[in-house]
Amino acid sequence: MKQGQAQVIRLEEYQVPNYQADWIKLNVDLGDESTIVTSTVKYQRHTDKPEATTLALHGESQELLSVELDGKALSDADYELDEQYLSLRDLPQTFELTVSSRIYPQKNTSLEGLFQSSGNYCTQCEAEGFRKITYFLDRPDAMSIFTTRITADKATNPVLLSNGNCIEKGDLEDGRHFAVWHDPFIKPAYLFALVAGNLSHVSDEFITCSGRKVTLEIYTEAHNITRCDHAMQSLKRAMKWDEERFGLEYDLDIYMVVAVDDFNMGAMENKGLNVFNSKLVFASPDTATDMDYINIEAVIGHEYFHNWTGNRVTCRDWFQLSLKEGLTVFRDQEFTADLHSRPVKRIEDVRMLRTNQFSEDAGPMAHPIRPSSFIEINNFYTMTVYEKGAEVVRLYQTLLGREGFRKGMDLYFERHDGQAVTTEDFLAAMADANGRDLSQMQNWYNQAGTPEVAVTMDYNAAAKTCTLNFKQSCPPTPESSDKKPFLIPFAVSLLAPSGDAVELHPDSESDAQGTRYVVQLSEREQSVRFDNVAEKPLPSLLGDFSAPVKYSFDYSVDDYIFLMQHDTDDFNRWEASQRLAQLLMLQMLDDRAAGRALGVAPEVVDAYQQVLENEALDPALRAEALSLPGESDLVDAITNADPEAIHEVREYLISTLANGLRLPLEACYEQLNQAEEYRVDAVSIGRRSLKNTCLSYLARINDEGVHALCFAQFENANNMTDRLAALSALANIDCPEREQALKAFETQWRDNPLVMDKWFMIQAGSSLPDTLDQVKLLQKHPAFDGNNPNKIRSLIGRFAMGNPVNFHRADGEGYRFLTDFVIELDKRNPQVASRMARALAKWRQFEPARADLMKASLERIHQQSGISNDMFEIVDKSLS
Ligand code: B3K
Ligand code: ZN
Repeated sequence: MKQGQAQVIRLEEYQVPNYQADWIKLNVDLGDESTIVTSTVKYQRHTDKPEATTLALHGESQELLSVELDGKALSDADYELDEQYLSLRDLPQTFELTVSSRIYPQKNTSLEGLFQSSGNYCTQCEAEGFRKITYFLDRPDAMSIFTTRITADKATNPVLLSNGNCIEKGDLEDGRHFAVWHDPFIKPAYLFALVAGNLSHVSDEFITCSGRKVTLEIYTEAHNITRCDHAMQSLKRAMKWDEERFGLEYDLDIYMVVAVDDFNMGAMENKGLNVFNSKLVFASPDTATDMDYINIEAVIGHEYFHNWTGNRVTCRDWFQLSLKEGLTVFRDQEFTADLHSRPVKRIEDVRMLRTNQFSEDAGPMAHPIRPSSFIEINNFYTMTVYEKGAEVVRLYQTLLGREGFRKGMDLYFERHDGQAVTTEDFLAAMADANGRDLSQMQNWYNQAGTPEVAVTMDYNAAAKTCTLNFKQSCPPTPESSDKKPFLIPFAVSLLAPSGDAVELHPDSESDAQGTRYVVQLSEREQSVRFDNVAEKPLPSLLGDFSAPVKYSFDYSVDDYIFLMQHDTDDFNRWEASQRLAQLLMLQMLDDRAAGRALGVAPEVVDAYQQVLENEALDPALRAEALSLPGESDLVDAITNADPEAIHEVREYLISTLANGLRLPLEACYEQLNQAEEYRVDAVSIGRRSLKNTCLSYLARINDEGVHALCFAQFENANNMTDRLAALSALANIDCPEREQALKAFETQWRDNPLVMDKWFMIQAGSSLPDTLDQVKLLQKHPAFDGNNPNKIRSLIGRFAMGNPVNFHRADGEGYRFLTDFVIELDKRNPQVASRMARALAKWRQFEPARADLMKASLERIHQQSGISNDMFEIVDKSLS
């Protein structure tokens, strides 16, 4: 049905709308089977369109009941109606339009627009869901004042919420009641929200920096009400942090968060009324891991920070999505870094960026952080727009310093509060506030692909100079093959043979620069000479990951070991451990292909032992260094990838380290495995992280002692982090304890959907050979729900995207399974289905037999009649 009409939307075709909507009064009458929505909107001709007399309003999946213009009923002949628009003509300068329509939230499985979760009503309007609620200008540059009247049965829907402040409520006949909400801030329709149902809430308050009291409320189904405290405390921390770090104060008198079980994404920043996936709200030590606690705080922060970066200043069009998302991710990253361990946060973010975004940037869906065309905008809520977007925002801070960055932010809000703007406006605010020409930054917005910097070093012993030469390039991507050079702040240090960092005297500066210097690369080729370098140094490159690029330098195994021990940059010490492991695994892949025996040199084992035993190093950082690059990172690093070979060499390296370091691993484990009260602070989290890293190594030894050790931790843990770490370790081992632990976990948690997600995920991620059969069986488990996105992601998503060795089975069964699944799911929930289908997109990276099978799967989806636009775009781009 849809692919015939799949329409490409282009940035260059942007036009302001003919009319603007000054205000909208919505009347939502929630009924048992259907809902009647009536909207009255005051339209006014746009000042840029003096000749305009027509207006096309977005609207989908609604039954139109009536249209009135300035109080006069219109007949069918007065307007045009198709599957996407209600179009009017011969319109005056200003007018009021009232449109009434019927919708069916109870049947809405797409979870976009108005839908139900556990019998409660809620909405998801970003990006284009409002058009499933009423006929309106559903585009981010159409900003209006919203007043919303909700009517519903009082017994089943005692709670009625929308954006802003509740200005009226009361009882009606027949057991119904109503509430009227008014939001005094203009906003685009994507920030509209409505919630109605039987919900409990907790409340608290926050006093802002100017002394205003803000009421804070979190709504959930009654049985989860005791698990909201961490989210509430996180919200207060976020409000305080934004005042302190960016001078940004909350603006309404109330801030509400609603947790729902069925949600396509993590959360949504609707003005004053956030809707959250319940997995990002509920936490208690027995049900949530350390990672859950940190994520909840980060996402609560992220949605709160959107109030300024997204809501007060919003996007002109959806091509500008990274304007709000990249910036808000950057802000939430800084929030977490300020509250916990900055280097650990940086490592985790970079790990995620490299594993997921670099590969997106190298594949068929590669797009710039500001794309120039799309078919379905929901497909562009990507790692590129979010995570690379955040790195690009970070570049400004690296180039301008924290103070300069803050000046740019202040100017951005001063200029654009209440407006819908573009990434150029953001760039201009940064440049103007600092009196800098940053025009080359534009290339980061227009060009896809991960830039590569080839670095070489010349040391002149006689002159005591050390010259670093940089050559940047960027591989071709779908939008262009001829790339302009990027502005790349590239941090360098030089380490003397003693291990000390050298004081840097770059030729471009008159003064010494300390031991870290950020070279500003702007040309294709560039060099910097450092004077007074007494002995040949080893460079430490791209410290703190100063730009989202790849770099090459001819480091040897010994160089990496040296950097692991001496680098003064926490990030780069970790980086050396990762690059070393990657180098070894790539060599092993060659050895394996050539029929040579695999081996690991003793000095490598020693190097990782030193990390493990380095008491001076934060345990969290030791754990990060010991966590080697994943199988998918290796897929991305080579061509003709064979997932079985990759799995084998990675397991070989880990088990060689485990066997070689068994005693120190056990000692470290014992030392950290103390019975103590569960606390969620950086120190406690770091200790658990190192302990569980040790456990996962020991589990590779695979003898009865180790099985018993894992099982003991599983049984005795007083928190979910430790229990789950033990269960994950057992999940990869075919031993009786595995079944025992899985059974016990299931028995304990069968009624808690969020915890059961973990149980599904662990089994779907197992490297044991019968995993696909297990996944198929688990689909029939009573706790599985094929319409719930969390369940789908835990079981099917984890299998397809987090279990390379099993998903890429040589017989193609993994691909067949996913393909069948997404074809069915696409009929109910295109957004989630097309996400899952992305697991097939990288087919070109695999060896020919698998590549053919993956391609055939994509073709099978492509040939289905009636696939969604979401699915069509992913599959079509993957094949072309
Ligand atoms: N802005 C939402 C994401 C909406 C996704 C729509 N497909 C959450 C966030 O990024 O904060
Ligand atoms: Zn966001």
